[in-house]
Amino acid sequence: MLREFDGRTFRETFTRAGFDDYPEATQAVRDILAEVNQRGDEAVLEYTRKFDGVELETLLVSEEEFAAAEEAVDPEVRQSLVEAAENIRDFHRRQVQNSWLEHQADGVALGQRVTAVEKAGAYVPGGGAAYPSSVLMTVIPARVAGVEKVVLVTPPQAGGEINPYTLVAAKIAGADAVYKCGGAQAVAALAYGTETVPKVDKIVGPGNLYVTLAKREVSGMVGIDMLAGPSEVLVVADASARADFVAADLLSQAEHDVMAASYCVTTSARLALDLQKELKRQCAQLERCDVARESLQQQGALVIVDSLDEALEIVNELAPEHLELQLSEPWEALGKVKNAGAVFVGPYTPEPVGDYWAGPNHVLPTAGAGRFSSVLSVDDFVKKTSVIYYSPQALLKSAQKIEGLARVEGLTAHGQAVKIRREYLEEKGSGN
Ligand code: HSO
Ligand code: ZN
Repeated sequence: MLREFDGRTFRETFTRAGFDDYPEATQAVRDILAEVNQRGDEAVLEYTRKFDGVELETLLVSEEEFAAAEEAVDPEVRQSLVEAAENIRDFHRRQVQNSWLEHQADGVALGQRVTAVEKAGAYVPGGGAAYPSSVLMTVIPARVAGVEKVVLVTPPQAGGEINPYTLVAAKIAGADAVYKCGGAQAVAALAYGTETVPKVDKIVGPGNLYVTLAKREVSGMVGIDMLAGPSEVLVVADASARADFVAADLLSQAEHDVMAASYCVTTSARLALDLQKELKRQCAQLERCDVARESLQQQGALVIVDSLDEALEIVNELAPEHLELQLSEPWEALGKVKNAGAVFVGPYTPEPVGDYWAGPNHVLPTAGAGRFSSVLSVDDFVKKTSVIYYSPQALLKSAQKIEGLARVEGLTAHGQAVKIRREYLEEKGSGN
């Protein structure tokens, strides 16, 4: 089911689509942003009619709808969401950074204040899909960071309602409000604000191409977490790996989306052979078999390499969103991993453990962005502000050096701001 490569041909031919490859979608997104900026709710409601096929009276989910959702969900699954939320909260609490201020002996005090953004908006895919896990993953870190107002946007289902698990997850995570809108219009609503949807300081969360292009357009005016491409997994497997486990994991990524990419890089030709058979066998049993098959055939790859080192070189070049190490010595290999969104160590840590449960975030850098960016975290919801204090003595001590630096930059006013104080202090100090 997977196309097969050797290490060299894979590295030579491997490409991913970039965001500049979609000029028409980008133009459509720009039009939507402009309309929502000008006409607010009215435009969002119009686009919701057009793209989601739903006529809504209001974008805001009511308390009655939340109550109905509580009634509709399976209590056991609800309890699992509560436990997952606890795991996610525990993990993200460890990310919290304190402000600090250090008074030095020479009359200088330096510090860094860490403060949360005031308002954050999380985008969660909806419509035909439901991702209550993504509600937890986006809202909880914001709450842990201390964001005052955290809202959620998600597209409505065909009947105009939101999936009950999404709503229950929003309550468990502590979202302040949920709005029924999706696509670029939802990003626009969060970026500009409408009569109903508040303008936020930061927009996070995964979405389709239109959502991602819209985030790119508004970025700078408002903070964004990252530009998410299709989901990816790379499994590095040696002869110790079980083909049925590896196949199941590749399929769990492939069923997300026909554009999702599942790669296995292995040192074992035997495993490669068994894996192809297992993929065929297991795929046939899946509800989303057609999506998974197309994804594997179009985007997937099975790469047979000569050594584990070669496999890890491929990992670091690709910077996969998810990396699984199904190896006899996975911890040893971990030390050589430089670029990856999240690493799943050993045969009993399949990606869904991280997608749903363990605590680390499942919003991860895709499309090679793992070379320079990080998993969604509490850091995404805070800013750092420098604090600088100089006593008169401290300023006197360094004044002339600063004045000299200003002089070479040709910025005499900069120099003067220091000099005026130096001369004042020198005069005062000499007793005049
Ligand atoms: N694997 C997805 C996250 C997810 N999986 C949500 C299931 N639900 C992207 O990291
Ligand atoms: Zn997943």
